[in-house]
Amino acid sequence: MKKKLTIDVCFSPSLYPVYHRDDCIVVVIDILRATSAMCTAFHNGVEKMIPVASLEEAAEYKKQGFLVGAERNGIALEGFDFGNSPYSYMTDKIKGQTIVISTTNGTQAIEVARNASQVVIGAFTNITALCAWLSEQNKNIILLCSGWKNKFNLEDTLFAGAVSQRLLKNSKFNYGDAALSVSFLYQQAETNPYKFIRNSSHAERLAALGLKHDIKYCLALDKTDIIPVLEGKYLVKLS
Ligand code: 3SL
Repeated sequence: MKKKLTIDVCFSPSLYPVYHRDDCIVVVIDILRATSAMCTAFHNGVEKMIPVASLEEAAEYKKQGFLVGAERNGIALEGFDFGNSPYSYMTDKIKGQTIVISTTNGTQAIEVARNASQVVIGAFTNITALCAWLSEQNKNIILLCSGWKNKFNLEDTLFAGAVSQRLLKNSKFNYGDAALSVSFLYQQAETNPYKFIRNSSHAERLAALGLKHDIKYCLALDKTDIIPVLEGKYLVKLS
């Protein structure tokens, strides 16, 4: 009998070393808001992005003349061009550009997974394209939730559930406990994901910053069919 492929869910970047396997595709998830913003940036014509973990690196790129997005604790930092709101990447200014981005959690998760055989970016905004592509790859998958400063969060877990629910319909994937659990969670949320997460810590935190519209945008399905993929230091469009 053919061995089934696994879908694993890693709930925190700090746990990634436990999950890492040489042959896996890693899907980095930061629904609120880094990976949603990245998908939006590519959809609006960005050519490449350079995700960096530290603000020092971001500042160095800024000095070199790059457009740079920098956010910490939900706030777009002064002296940079963007934060991590998807809305800030809906501008002609970014067409054909290489943009550097550093965020509280999303770019940290990319950093820990950098040596995986393939790293792609997932968000509700590209979920159908992402799941169709994952189904064709014949590779084990790790859904890496960025969480919040290495702690669990609900919105990334929910997205891991949405992806697991779709992929588990394909009999070539195995029902591991984590994928099964998160797909049960998503079942509870799918009719109204906003209602499901609106009392979660990060939805409340962003709402208090006046960013309810960002939350709603980040939960919307299929705004793009672009899947950003890491190639060396660059995120580019998967072709
Ligand atoms: O983009 C990120 O890294 C986020 O986790 C930060 S925030 O939720 O937008 O504050």
